[in-house]
Amino acid sequence: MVYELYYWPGAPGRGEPIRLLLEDAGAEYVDVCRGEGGVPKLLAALEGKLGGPKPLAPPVLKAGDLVLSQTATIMGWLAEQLGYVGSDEPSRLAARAAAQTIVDFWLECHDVHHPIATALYYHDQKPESARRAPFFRDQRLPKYLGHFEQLLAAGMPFSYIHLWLFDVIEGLRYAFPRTMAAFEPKIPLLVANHAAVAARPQIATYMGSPRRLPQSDKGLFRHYDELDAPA
Ligand SMILES: N[C@@H](CCC(=O)N[C@@H](CS)C(=O)NCC(=O)O)C(=O)O
Repeated sequence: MVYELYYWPGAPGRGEPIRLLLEDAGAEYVDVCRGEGGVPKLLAALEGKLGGPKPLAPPVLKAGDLVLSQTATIMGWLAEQLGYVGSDEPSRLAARAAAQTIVDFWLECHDVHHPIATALYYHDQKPESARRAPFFRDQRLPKYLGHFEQLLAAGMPFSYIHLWLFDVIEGLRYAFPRTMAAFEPKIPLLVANHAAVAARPQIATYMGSPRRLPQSDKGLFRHYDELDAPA
């Protein structure tokens, strides 16, 4: 099986946990939209040209005849295929709930820099972003990261969620370096999980390879210095 990933080529974004899972498993995949002619291929996928139900938004994964969208659905399915989630129902459902919680948090990370409309540029909504950012930093980020820390503290068995949480910490360290530097002592298990995932041989190779896209101001996690905690 050669998996095909369709995702915007400008940043790791919502495609990244899928790449991490495929890379860690040593699965064969094509990051279809990278390079020349990539965006038209993504738009064709969004028009339903791959077959199956028409996706609302990327990422999209094609696996043989199966066309999947929604990151949590893609990750849950891939994890079952590649052995990254327990086979018992409670483990699968607990992982699914965690996945959906990460997707909720993603949206809040996005809405810090796009509080009014996705269709507007950041610079068209800067006052609203500046108003939202302290609530994100002081209330929402601690709430979500505290919840994920709690899941690890409760002994959640290793799964695709651990790879995904690695990416959450990566993204937040890029977007909110000062906030994270101050908050990380409160989330030792998430920090340890980040280090443990980074040290996995396939992940270490991937992170140092050109397959890993750099973070950028086109992504879900963006660094606008004025939105981070005051220096
Ligand atoms: N819940 C979806 C969200 C997908 C999503 O928002 N994708 C972004 C790219 S990162 C997009 O292009 N959205 C277009 C839109 O919302 O109109 C998922 O997790 O896959």
